[in-house]
Amino acid sequence: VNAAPPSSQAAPPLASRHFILGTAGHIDHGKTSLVKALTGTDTDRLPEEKRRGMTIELGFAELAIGPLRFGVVDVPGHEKFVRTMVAGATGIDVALLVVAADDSVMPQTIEHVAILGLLGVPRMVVALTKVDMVEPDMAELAAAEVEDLLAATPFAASRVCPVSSITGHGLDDLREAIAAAAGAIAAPPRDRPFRMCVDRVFTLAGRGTVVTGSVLRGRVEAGETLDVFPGGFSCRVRDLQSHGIEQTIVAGGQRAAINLGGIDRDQVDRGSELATPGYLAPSRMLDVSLQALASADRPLKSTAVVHLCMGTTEAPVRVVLIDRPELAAGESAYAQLRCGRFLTAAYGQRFILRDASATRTLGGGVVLRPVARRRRWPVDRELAALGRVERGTPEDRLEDLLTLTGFQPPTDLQVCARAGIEPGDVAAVRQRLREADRLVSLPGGDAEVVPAVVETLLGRVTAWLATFHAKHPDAPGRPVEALLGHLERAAGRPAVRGLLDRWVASKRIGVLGNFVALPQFAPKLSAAEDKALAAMIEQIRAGGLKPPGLAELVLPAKIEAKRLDRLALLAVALGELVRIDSSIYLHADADRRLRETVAALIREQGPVSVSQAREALDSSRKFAVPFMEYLDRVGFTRRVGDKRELV
Ligand SMILES: Nc1nc2c(ncn2[C@@H]2O[C@H](COP(=O)(O)OP(=O)(O)OP(=O)(O)O)[C@@H](O)[C@H]2O)c(=O)[nH]1
Ligand SMILES: [Mg+2]
Repeated sequence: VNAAPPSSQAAPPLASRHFILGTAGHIDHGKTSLVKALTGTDTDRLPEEKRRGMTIELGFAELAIGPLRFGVVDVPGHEKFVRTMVAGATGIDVALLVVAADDSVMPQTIEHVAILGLLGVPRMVVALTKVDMVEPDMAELAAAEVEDLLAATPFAASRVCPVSSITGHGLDDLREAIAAAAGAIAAPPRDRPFRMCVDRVFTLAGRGTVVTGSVLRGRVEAGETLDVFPGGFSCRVRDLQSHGIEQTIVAGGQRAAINLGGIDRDQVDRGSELATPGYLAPSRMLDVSLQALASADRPLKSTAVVHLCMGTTEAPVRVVLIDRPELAAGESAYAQLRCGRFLTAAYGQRFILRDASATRTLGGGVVLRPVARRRRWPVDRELAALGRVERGTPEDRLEDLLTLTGFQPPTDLQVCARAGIEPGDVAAVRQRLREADRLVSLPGGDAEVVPAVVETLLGRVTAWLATFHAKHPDAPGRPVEALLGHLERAAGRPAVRGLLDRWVASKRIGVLGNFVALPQFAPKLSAAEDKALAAMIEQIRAGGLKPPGLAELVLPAKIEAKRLDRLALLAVALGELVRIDSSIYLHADADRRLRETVAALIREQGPVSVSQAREALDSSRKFAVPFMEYLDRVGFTRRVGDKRELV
């Protein structure tokens, strides 16, 4: 009966179920007392906190309930410290809303619940404290008021547990409710990349800089290197602790104290972030979905400056609404947040907006594009794209990201940050895009792009040509080399020839000799110029290897010298003539004869001098020197001393 081998499906090690539990609630309602009653830790450590009998800074404790481990974050309830509360609420898995039975629902009860909702905290448990101080019906009334408050929020199903931190009444019930809430949620990812928002920094004599925070996701090991933002410095993890106990590894859902090497105390502060190198990228602009609180007393105007609380950081940002001048209470819309300094965010990250003086909570939202750009698409396209990023599949999100990154494809870590796809899943999502032709390979290599990126590039090329044609209606187009240079800067060298060939084959771009043009474009000439062009080609053809110069042509009408030069270049583009130098043009047939003769001569005799070539060509010195220089220039021959050999 007991012969079964150890199962690989055994429950994960008990210690691996880690969550962050965060308090919330109005001042003096008993948050800190409850944390102490549950954990034995008094989190009000500062002398000022002791003197004033209130919490000012975030406090931390550890709570074990059966196999579950909770890092507890105790926040201040005072309305002046809502920003600290938001920093503490970052990364919490279960909210512990504390409401005093004698006081019932109060302003910061309401504000904290709104903030927890905007932050997308998955679960809440309500502790109705101080029940030892009131009659049972008072407690019931308060419980009913809390339920009313929560009814219209994501926390409507939260359990309300009457407790007393003084007598210990109801604490077991509360523990059980907390465990049940945590059991219902997915623990945060424990695979790399690692990310932590710093909520405290201190220096220890002999050990250097220590930062603490709630690990948002991933894991980190002692000895590893991490990026520090803002600034993007590199630092080394010297050693790690969680709740005062040395660890070799800390991961999502745990509190961590990290001793950092290679960094000064003043390079890191509350609001800094630590992350696996290559994961987060700083940006001054974020594309977001915004939600205004229903209780907001005035609309949020587009371009207004407000106060952003995100992670443990705070910054003034300008809100640019995409499709409306203002956002009324209770409404939601897409917007771009613009900041004077660099922010670091990840896809799906929640944030809070407060008014410019940071005294009222206006709303919050979700980051859709952590690295946004200033120039947006037309409103309809932008809204549709943001809608897919917010509500679509991982394929939709990756496609949007690849549309923005164009020819510079992101790494899997960057995809994780910017599209919310775990690094291990990126290859499969890419494959599904490929199968649906939403990702195509570029010619000349294994680079892949979404088709829209190539279309955008082609659109730019066509606009560039159209502008040129409008300005120079008689020119054959732009030199192929100029276009290739253009394409190389955008799409990289291996792809350029293939792209151009594709466009020419599909008649999106036309080619005229060495020039590119719009396919329907033809140089416009007057009737006189048309005749002159034909006469020029004919007379130069007839001249063979002793062609008349442009000035010697006999033309049906008088044409200005400058116009004549342009006509000659057009004939070159048409492939009729080749240009030897500024005054000598050769017909294509004569050019062929020139090359054949010189090649045959060199093959027979070895390197030839100009006069040997002149004799063979039956030409004059006037032509022989320019001819040979022309052949050198086009790479047909090469000069050695005063002779030429074939290349
Ligand atoms: N009788 C009784 N008193 C309590 C209970 N819980 C807290 N108190 C008292 O209420 C007062 C405020 O408690 P705190 O735990 O500091 O309240 P807080 O919510 O942490 O306050 P802030 O952190 O400033 O928002 C203290 O004097 C506590 O002794 C309780 O369950 N019963
Ligand atoms: Mg407190």
